Amino acid sequence: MPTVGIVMGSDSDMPVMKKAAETLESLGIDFEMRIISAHREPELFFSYARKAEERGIKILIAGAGMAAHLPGMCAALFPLPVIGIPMHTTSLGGRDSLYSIVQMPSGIPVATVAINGGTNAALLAARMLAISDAALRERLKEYSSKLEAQVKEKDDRLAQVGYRDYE
Ligand code: RP5
Repeated sequence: MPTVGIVMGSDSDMPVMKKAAETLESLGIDFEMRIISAHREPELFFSYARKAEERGIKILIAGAGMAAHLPGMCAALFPLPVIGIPMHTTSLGGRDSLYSIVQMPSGIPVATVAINGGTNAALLAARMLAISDAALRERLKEYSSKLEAQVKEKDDRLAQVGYRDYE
């Protein structure tokens, strides 16, 4: 039974949404992934978003580009957290998607990550689930420790070539 639903408006969103899927997978979180367009398949979209809660989905991650109404409409129909990912676009550089998703009118929230922020969307979902899952919380701490170690390693390389004067 998936805990997180990843939904995107088009297969052109897949490279970004794949990062969310890979991150959830690495943290051991069950998820499903769907391509459902709110404007091209309105009936299917309504049915998916309305049934998600009773199917056991706890969080929806929704990615969309241009007039990006998919995350907002998910939040209108699904009563639990929705995380929106604005897609980069060639015409307006993703500002169109970002403003469409982040500027939800009061009452229906969408937690919006950066343009193309697939990884952070998954990490935010994981942090929400970790409120009531101590084991997941430990895995998230390990994830952060690995990031810290990676930066240290890069800084150490600068020291090796004599560019670091301060420890
Ligand atoms: C949105 O329109 C999708 O989320 C996608 O980012 C954008 C363009 O879709 P395609 O024309 O590539 O299918 O529905």
